[in-house]
Amino acid sequence: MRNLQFYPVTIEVKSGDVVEWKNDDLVPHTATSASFDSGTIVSGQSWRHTFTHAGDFPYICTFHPQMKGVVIVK
Ligand SMILES: [Cu+2]
Repeated sequence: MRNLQFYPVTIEVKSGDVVEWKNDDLVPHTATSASFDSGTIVSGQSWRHTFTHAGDFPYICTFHPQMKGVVIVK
């Protein structure tokens, strides 16, 4: 996360891959979807999630719902 955006907005990974979100902003963020929720990630911290099922996983930041991203798991 940086400048109140997820970067990259869309990422494509394989089943079993680990995705890490790192907060490079000064404000806290989350990565929250129907199937995963980072909880609060403060500035400078990161959070990892392992994707074990194929599909498209759109997510937002609960503090800034205009922040949107998608993890595509093949
Ligand atoms: Cu946020």
